[in-house]
Amino acid sequence: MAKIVLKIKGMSCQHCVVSITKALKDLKGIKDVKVSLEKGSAEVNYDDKLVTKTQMSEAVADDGYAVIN
Ligand SMILES: [Cu+2]
Repeated sequence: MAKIVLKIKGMSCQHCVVSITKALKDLKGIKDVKVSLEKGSAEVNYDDKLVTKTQMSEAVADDGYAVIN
């Protein structure tokens, strides 16, 4: 199990938080997601054998936001 904090640009309200949480949780291998609107970040616990940071970034981008780290 691995943990990463993604910095996310473009979140403005609670809807964004829910949307990004869902986009990440829909990926295979994601165990837990905690998105913070105030910090502009998402803390993700995941299985690094099943999913990569690149896939997470793509899922966030597909949802209309950007991972900036
Ligand atoms: Cu929003």
